Amino acid sequence: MNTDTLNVSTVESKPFDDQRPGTSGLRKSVKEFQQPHYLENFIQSIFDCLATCVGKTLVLGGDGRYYNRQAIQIILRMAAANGFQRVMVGCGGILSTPATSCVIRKYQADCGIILSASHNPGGPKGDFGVKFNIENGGPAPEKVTEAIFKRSKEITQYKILQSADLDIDKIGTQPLGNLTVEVIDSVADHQQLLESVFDFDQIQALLTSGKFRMCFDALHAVTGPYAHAIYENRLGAPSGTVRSGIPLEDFGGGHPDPNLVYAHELVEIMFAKNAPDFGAASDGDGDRNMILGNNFFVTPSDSLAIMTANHRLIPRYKDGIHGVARSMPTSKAADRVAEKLKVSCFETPTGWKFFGNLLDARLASLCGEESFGTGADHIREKDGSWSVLYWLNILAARKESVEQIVREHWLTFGRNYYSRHDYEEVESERAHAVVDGLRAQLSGLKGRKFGQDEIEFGDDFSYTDPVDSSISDKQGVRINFTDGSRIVLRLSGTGTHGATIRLYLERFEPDRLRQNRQTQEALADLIDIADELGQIRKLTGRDKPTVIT
Ligand code: G16
Repeated sequence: MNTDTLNVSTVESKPFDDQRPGTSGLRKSVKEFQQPHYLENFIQSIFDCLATCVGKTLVLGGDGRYYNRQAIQIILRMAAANGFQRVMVGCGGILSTPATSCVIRKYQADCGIILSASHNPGGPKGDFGVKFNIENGGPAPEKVTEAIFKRSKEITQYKILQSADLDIDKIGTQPLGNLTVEVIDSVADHQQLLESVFDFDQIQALLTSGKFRMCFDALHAVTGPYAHAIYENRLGAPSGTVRSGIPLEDFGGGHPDPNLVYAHELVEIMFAKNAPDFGAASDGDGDRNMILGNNFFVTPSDSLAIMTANHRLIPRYKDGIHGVARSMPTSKAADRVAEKLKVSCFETPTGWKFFGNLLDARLASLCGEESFGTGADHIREKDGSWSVLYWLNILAARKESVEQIVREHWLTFGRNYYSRHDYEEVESERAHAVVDGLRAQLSGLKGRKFGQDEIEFGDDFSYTDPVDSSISDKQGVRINFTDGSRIVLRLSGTGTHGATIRLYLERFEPDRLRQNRQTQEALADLIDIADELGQIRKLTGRDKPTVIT
């Protein structure tokens, strides 16, 4: 069919001035996305930033939240009108973020669009989001997202095919104008890739031994179908191992964020008498994870360090890893492991997009972030299912409990007490006043003493990418102490209401006799220093954080 004969409309539109992607795509309330032309403008801005759409393949899916299905139909029609050759769309519109990355790489697609606001709540009053991934399967780097933002401020029209909705619930191929729409199984490709990374036989033996119990909470978000297929159907865990496994448009009214606060039902199960041996949860779009043992919580920073230390137990890494990378606010626990293994450890700004170059250049194999994200070089996104399987593989190989493995790690490498304090929905001016106040003090911090603690240096983190030399500055205030402890403060790039201040606290404890304290107690002095320097309570008008993880 010639494009001229298609029923393509060119719709006049006016630019919106707030379409700058944040840490992970464009995130706004559903209401904002539902404004006439809002979604369409942003999608056309993405398409306009590609050299051409003609003949290209796009992967499309989302986490199943409210507005997912409508947005998919709009994007399919726009892809057809803009000349794409093929769109691979997850069945029912479901495709987790890691599965999208996997499909882009496996089928050498040109790019991907993931509809998700990740861990933010969903439903008509919740949030929606659009993430754009490039051909390596990873999130678009800053130069691309900035180009999209620039285009969104100039755009005056978009193209859309006039046609009926497509059936996206049936696997198979159907035409839409000149476009071929291929509805694919949401799980199969990702599962196949994960089978090539881990020892599924060993994990299966553990899960079917009758001596090991696991509980996985999908929080009614996207990982339900993946968890049912992989843990129960393929690996033989008893039915009922997966909780809240049906994706719902509003996540059942919950907050699909796998942390101690929002995954509280799982936490109650794992901290009860006779708790299961292993507990895990994932977020809205399946890239985050939380790992728990029987009455035991593993911090994401420790999780990365322990994965790094145990990599030879995983078939894909049995011959070694290239290196490890962590985001700046993530604790330095992984650095100590990397030093011992004599591999590089990279410190990047917050945002998975910064790991892409390191993975592509084979400088790093494993990556992790304090925000409950770990992943590796099998794809270019963090991966909740991969993280759960990595832990299961370690547990199956070592035949020890989660707690034993973590405590043994601390004895060997020292313990990095770690916590994040979030002040959510703070008025933007107040939040910036905290950051600006700290920035103004940075040059005079070296050598200042607070009791036993002496500041080694304070700076505003700037990152020079070792592969393409691009510079990202103002990535967060770091205050390092001479004993390796740290205070870090930055503003979140994923919130949709006001500003969220994130305060990260880390104290290194090499003394084996002092590794069993309560985290907040071990960090109490640093919490006080942070407030003294940042005047957080006074400037925000809050007497305590909204969430402590
Ligand atoms: C995103 C990014 C992560 C980042 C996290 C928190 O995760 O992919 O790299 O660590 O947001 O970012 P912020 O501290 O700016 O809110 P997700 O799971 O939301 O895509």
